[in-house]
Amino acid sequence: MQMNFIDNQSTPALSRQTIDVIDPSDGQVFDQIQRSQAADIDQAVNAARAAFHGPWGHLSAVERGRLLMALSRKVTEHATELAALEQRDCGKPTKQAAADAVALARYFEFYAGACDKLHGETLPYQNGYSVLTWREPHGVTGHVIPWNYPMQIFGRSVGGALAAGNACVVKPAEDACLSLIRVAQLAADVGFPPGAINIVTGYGHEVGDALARHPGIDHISFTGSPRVGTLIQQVAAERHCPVTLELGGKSPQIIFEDADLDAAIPVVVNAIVQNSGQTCSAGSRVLIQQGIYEPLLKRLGEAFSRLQVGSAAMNLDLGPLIRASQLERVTGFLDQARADGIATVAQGQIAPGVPAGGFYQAPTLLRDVPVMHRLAQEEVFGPVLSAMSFTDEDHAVELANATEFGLVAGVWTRDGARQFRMARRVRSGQVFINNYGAGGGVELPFGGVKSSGYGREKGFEALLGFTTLKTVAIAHG
Ligand code: TXE
Repeated sequence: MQMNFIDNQSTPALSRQTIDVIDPSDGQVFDQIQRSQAADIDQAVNAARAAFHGPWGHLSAVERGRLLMALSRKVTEHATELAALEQRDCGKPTKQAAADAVALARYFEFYAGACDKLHGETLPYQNGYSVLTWREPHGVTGHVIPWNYPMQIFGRSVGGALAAGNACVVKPAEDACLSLIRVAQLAADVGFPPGAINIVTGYGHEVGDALARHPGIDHISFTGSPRVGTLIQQVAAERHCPVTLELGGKSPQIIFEDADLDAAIPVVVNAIVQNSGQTCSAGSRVLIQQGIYEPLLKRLGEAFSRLQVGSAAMNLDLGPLIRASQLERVTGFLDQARADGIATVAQGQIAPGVPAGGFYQAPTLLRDVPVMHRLAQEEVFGPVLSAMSFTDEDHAVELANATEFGLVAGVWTRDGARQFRMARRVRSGQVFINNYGAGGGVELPFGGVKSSGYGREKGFEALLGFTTLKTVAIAHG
């Protein structure tokens, strides 16, 4: 049974209640986590506050950086163990879980190096004054983490918060806690003081809500659904607590007739099947210029037909979806597509021998999806790619921007001037030209516009969000 990790101690929920942990590959229960409540959050916030005003808060930036670097090395040493935990918990193919552990170590490495680079400015002002700014931590930061990339999202969110000097209270998703509890234990092993990193597990509407409401939380970082993002924002607004929200997307891959299709096709396919499409930045719409629409759809369809879905341990192209309700959500979208006469170009295969009871969905390529259809507007969060055609650049921009989201966009063209025009005109937090994701670089600020949220995680920019700026004016005559 898994415990909360509060004040560097494995701690049961005060209610002594638990939640079953289910393996998405076979639907079987294999562990339990704590079903925490507001009282457990209270305990964690008190521990974090004491750390912030005590041993953690007293460390210099250099010392914080050394601890984060030690944690990065420790994660690397334990990468196989961490990947195995997350693989079983989330149904990730071995290669994906392994990549996520590597990314976690890299986040800590990046933020280790960033700690002592964070500084304020001196400002020109009236004679007789010296004015300067300090970047100070918020204090105790709350982190509500989803289940699709627990280690990666912990790394980008908690890594940045710690680097800036905050103490953290983390609420992982109820479906995906195991790797994060272990990371917090490893942090204690390398010398993070008690209370610097606290993990409290449980349901979102219980313990997540309690975290968002807690007056001792000075900043909330949330990645998840727009619905819950709205709730957290409302709750936080009541006490004017700043929030960073990352709420997913409906990201377009825009492919012009002059694109290098050999380069684009594997990337476009991977961008929607990676992690079984359960990726906030999934490229879930492909916009294709009309002259290459049919031949490119044919080639994409061939690539989809070759894709294999299997259990996490089978390590195929896709694993299962996280849970039964997520599978129902995805099949619901596909049923609606069928009812509305949207044609399927191709589907991948569920491999023979997958365990019974797992949450498997074949990747699916749909064509001629109307721009205002649910399939082109809402986040499916499964391996479903919606194709549509465009005539020219203006039309491509119109379609790309015609959703409430704006997280990521991919543009494929050899025309250099068009690359810049498109990068300017597409409304999203990131634009990738002739690639998608740039290898997931931790250095690259990440976040959305419109309903995809606001604030930035990843990169140096994230550090600014985890601080508050103090202006100091000294009158010296
Ligand atoms: O998300 P939730 P769900 C999208 C994706 C997916 C849909 C639903 O489209 O199909 O959301 O997924 C916690 N107060 N994304 O239902 O509920 C919850 O415990 C505080 C996109 O799983 O938003 C978990 O830790 N917290 C996405 C986290 O919020 C609450 C990643 C996310 O869960 C809460 C995940 C509450 N009232 C889903 N209710 C992305 N942007 O990457 C729940 N939570």
